[in-house]
Amino acid sequence: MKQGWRWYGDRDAISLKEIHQAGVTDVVAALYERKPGEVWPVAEIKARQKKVREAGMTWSVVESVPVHEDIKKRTGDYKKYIANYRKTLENLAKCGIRTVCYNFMPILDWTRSDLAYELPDGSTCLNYNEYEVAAFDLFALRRPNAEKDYDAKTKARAKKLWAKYTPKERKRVEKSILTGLPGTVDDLTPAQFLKELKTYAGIDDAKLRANLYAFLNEISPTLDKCDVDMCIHPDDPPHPIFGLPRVLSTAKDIRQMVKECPSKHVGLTLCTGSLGGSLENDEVAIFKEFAHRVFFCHFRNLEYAEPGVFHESQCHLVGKTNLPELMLAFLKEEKRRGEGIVVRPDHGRLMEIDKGRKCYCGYSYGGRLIGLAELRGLEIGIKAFVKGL
Ligand code: DNO
Repeated sequence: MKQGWRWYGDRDAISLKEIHQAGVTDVVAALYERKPGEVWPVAEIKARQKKVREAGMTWSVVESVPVHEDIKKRTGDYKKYIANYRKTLENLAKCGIRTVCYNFMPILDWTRSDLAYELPDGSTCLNYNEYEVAAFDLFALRRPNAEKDYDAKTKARAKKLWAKYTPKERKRVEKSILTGLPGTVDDLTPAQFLKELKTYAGIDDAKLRANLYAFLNEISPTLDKCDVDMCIHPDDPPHPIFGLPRVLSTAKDIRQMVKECPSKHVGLTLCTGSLGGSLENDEVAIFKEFAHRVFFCHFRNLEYAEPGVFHESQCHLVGKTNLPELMLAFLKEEKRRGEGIVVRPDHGRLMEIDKGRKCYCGYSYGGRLIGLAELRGLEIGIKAFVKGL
């Protein structure tokens, strides 16, 4: 397991020195200053690379090169943005960076309804409650036709919940959903969000899917020529929200993508936490089925209060995903390939050690440090007892 860590560049509260001291070898980063659709210049990539190198590590995975909304919708300037995307991939390859993570979620990247959910020990983590999301959609955003997207039980519960919530609690839900979580998007106001949603009218599941495959097949000659692995990040949560389609949520979706996009460089970021957001997904089975197409991993875990309501686990190894079993399959895949795969501990709790500094939500030092240590321990433990790994 190559030990990875997401670093947000100079604006990250956590320094490269701290990351290095955690035992990390592979930094996961991006040119965050560049907006979706822009070409990433070689000089800027090199400058970031140099910083990471000087700190004793390698920038080996990009997360993310964001996909412009025009590409997802195939409207406006999408042809130009695809050409720019190819150029960025070429520039990254020139610098020796050949693993690129991205997602194809419309408008919002990953979504949570509480960014500071308090655990009994006073540390906080991220929480998703589908009733809060429904309540926000129905009663705060008042998205046209939203009621069609929920069953009677969800609507009734959402109504009760919203009636009970104080203005502060309602604001917390709104802010959590519309804050541009670390990834690709900016903060939105409800009015802006509604406006953006309108631009997706007429883009249904089949269209969005076709647009994803078209995009991948259009960039595939570059992937093949430059030997770049594109690894799509699964939808988080892995089902449609706010009436927007989601096309990379299940094993079936991955199967279809792989079938429609023949390049061997079209693959997956195996994110256990995102896939684990559906009780129907089996993360270990998904890894095993697509192991040859997994180019990068995010490992973490979820604890469910009930179906549709979950928060991130105290321990990265315990919860919805059977991480020990997954790690075993992962180590076998590394063995088969004869090379390591980058894994980053995805998210961590915000604990006392980080209070007082501004960490990006989910991207604390202490919480991820524990996560990485647990993953490392698991790897060492498995290797000690399973022959041949
Ligand atoms: C959340 C992240 C996502 C991810 C993007 C990839 O913590 O896993 O923001 O980076 O979806 O494009």
